[in-house]
Amino acid sequence: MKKYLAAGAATAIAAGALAIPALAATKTVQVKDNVFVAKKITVSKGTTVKWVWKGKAPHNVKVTKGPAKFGSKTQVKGSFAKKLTKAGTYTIVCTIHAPGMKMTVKVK
Ligand SMILES: [Cu+2]
Repeated sequence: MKKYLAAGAATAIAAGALAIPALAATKTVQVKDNVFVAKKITVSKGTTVKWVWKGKAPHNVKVTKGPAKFGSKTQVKGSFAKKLTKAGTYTIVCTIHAPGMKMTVKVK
């Protein structure tokens, strides 16, 4: 009986440890010259999408169509993160290099 309790506790701890990264999910997108990598991503509701600047030219991130509107400033390096809490498809561009520099984020 004692053995079973110990095994059960270990399982509960393991499940708890796994639940933490799932709640704090982050997906990274690279902002390059002049393309988003990846161009299409699908994430679960509540995921934070983090755009990380990797190129030499200035770029920005702006939602042109989608269930929520947001955008970053124009920058050369650094990052911009947004937690996406509304399901749907977001069309995102860099306003300087649109329409070529475009991506979609599907939140389900
Ligand atoms: Cu750009």
